[in-house]
Amino acid sequence: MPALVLLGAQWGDEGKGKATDLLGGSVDYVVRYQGGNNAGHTVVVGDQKYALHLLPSGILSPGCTPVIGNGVVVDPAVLLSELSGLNERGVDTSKLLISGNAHLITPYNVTVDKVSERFLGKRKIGTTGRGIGPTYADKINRVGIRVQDLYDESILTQKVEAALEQKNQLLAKVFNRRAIESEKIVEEMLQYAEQIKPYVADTTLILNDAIDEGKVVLFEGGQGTLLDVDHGTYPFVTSSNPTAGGACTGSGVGPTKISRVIGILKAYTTRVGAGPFPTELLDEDGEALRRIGGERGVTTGRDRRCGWFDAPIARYATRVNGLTDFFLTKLDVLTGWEQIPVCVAYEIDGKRVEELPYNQSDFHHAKPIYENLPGWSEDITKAKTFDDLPKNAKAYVKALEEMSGAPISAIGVGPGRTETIEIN
Ligand code: 2SA
Ligand code: GDP
Ligand code: MG
Repeated sequence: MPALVLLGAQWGDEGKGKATDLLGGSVDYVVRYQGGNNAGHTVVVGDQKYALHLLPSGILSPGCTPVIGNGVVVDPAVLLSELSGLNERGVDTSKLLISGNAHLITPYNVTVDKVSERFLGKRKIGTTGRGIGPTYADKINRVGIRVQDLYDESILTQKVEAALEQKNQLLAKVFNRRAIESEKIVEEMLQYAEQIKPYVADTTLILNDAIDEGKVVLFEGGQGTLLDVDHGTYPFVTSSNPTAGGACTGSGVGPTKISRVIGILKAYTTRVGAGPFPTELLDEDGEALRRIGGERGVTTGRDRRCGWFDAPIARYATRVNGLTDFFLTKLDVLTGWEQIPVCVAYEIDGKRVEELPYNQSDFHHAKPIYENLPGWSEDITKAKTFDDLPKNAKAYVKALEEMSGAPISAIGVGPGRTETIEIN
């Protein structure tokens, strides 16, 4: 298997960090291909818990080379502090590779993110405030700053000046804010340059050579399918492509090299930030899912919105990502409910709709049509095989598999590495 992709099938926080870490021991490279330090990937190893934001989860597997691909946006200050945090805990980070083509999140991108969210008021997206959207906007507007620009002061200065020209006018005229001085930005960026230099590489060449030599590359998605700027619930999305195609554009590895695409699927649904969410529960069940599932943003600490499983979303993820299989996570969180409702279709304007509506307004007022599946009360966190699960838990998994359009190849029954059932 030359390359595989692991990505979120819903709105993120499905447990991608744990799944990546699980596979980290058997792959040679783990590559982040989009997003930045908006991500919050949790990995639990023994009694140690790690929250990774920018670094690939493979950094915790000693045999694995972690790579930040060209599609990622890198905040250099966050990068250095995340690296030193891991070093202090005894994690070797020396193998990290960063694409010279990755774009840098500058302090002004963070300012624009925060200011524009404030400006949007009630219509805000609910971003993580890490400068992600404005940095991708600069990239597309061709006024972005790339990692490689750190090593040519004159180019860096010209680019920062170009990027600030428009922004300063906008900040002054629209937001009534003081202009940002380009010299200060250049000075700050140059401070990071030498510390980052040892990691900067032609990652596209390295990854393609590695695949040609028979090495295995795992692409780790951030956020999730419905937060994709093209395939998600636009405008309530992140500004990159977490879906499978993003792995190619965000790394420079072609689609013919990818043989497996795994969707990480939570046994219920969560989302953080604004936007439509048909199965959202604003009652005590929602509160219980949040409490039992520990549903709190790993980056911002915000409470996550919680709801029942939504099968049209899972089917959509199968379709737009070409999923080969699913890892179903957090099944243990559902222990104790007598009945577990599962959304099998929507009612939109009096009509039954089986698939995710492509019209965004329809999705905003889609009402879930539920089927109640019988619950279980036995503790499942010690289950090691599918047959260790109680009858109703097995039936729940099988029902989800049938509705979701791809086989379930692993089941999470707890946050730890070993709390996983593999199905062959
Ligand atoms: P942004 O900051 O521009 O990417 O925000 C745009 C939308 O994308 C959502 N988003 C996320 N959703 C789930 N998890 C994410 N990572 C953190 C976590 C989130 C946190 O693991 O918990 O700590 O709040 C993530 N990152 C971005 C975001 O909520 C907006 O809806
Ligand atoms: P990611 O962004 O997709 O990596 O997910 P997050 O780390 O943001 O959120 C997932 C949370 O669920 C983390 O706290 C994980 O430790 C935890 N987790 C992952 N898989 C399981 C599971 O199967 N059961 C339980 N109870 N927790 C899990
Ligand atoms: Mg997360």
